[in-house]
Amino acid sequence: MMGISEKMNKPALADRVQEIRKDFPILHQQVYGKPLVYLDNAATSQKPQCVIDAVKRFYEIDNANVHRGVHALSMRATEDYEGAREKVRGFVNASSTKEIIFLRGATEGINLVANTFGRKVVGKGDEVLITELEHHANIVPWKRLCDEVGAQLKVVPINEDGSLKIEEYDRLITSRTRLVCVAHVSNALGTVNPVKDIIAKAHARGVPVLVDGAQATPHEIVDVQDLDADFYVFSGHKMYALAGIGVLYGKQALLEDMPPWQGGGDMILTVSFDKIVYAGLPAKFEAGTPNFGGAVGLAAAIDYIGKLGIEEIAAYEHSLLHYCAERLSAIDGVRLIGTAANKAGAQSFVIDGAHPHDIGTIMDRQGVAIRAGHHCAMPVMQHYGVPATARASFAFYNTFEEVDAFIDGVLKVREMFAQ
Ligand code: 7TS
Repeated sequence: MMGISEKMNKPALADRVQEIRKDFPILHQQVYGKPLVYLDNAATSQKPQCVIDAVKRFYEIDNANVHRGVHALSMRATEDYEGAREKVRGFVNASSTKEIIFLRGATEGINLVANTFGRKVVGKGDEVLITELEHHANIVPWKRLCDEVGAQLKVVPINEDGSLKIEEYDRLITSRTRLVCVAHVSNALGTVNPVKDIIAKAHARGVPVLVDGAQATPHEIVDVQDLDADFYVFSGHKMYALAGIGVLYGKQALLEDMPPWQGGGDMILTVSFDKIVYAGLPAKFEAGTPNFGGAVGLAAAIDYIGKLGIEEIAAYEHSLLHYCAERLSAIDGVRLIGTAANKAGAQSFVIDGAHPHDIGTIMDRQGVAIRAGHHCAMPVMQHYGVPATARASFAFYNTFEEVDAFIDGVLKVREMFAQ
């Protein structure tokens, strides 16, 4: 019974999980008369009270538009917003706040790079290299760009366990490759990709790399300098902050060379009808009123994660994920999708004879929130020959008992569909 040993061999954070759960008001409710078991963290995470309070405080005390006013509130709001930028810089270990662009989220970050850097460096006959396990956010902008300029989208395939075929990557990166775009962690499979190696190999050929870190920042230490990533994007709402705030990290030299994307207020130095002089970094890429309240919440979330310790978070979540996979794989008729050695956050699965949407609905009636669908990763579904999967995804506030409740739900589905 490895599951039991896993449970007994709990990492340090396990002893504090009931205390930690008190920080998340939303977790303490019942749905359909059952205690809520929230296992849809890869879609969006829940928010600790300190994040909710930081945003509330901002709107109660400091709210004003940033970079504009000479009045006290505007100056305080600007300090809060730029303080959040410094907090994010430290979180990913960027060398300068000029490299931190606040946007809506990972999706907007990738679209920005595709529409600026992409348009600059990718031309007819060139190639953009992505992987088979990408979220649509890291496929669609590149496919559109390639179609528009007459370039080719190349795809690194995956093995049956959901890891990348690295030998294929070595083969597919050529003298025509202008950009490599890869997820740090797959949302559908949970695979943690060897992004540092991928980047080193691309750089050996002079090819820059964009890393989609949407599923990595809640679970992994991210050090953009250590990775040597050229671009790194992530979303606040998946890491305990609010929706509508996210980050594009870019190396300063690259960002400086890129044209702006959206035009408007705050991204210019001077405007006349004859000539526009753009602002420097990071303002050049932040046209219009930014989500300053969201940035304040993101800074609070980073502080919160820092207090728990990302290594402790990773170790605890890993034990939950391992326990979940082990119990799931012991159930007859359950097929695990995504069994790579290095995983974080999520476990997808299918059950013989049961559509994932039915699994999701039956689980919901047990109070267990999981996601069922294609997870915005249709090529992954195509690879495994399934229309959709059910997916349990974890955060540090989940417990082993919640995994047990989830497994009870799976057993119930099995019972219903076996008849
Ligand atoms: N990249 C990855 C790897 C993701 O998992 C997601 C969202 C995105 C990009 C897009 O992030 P956004 O914040 O800009 O929307 N993934 C999921 C998911 O797995 N379930 O719902 C959204």
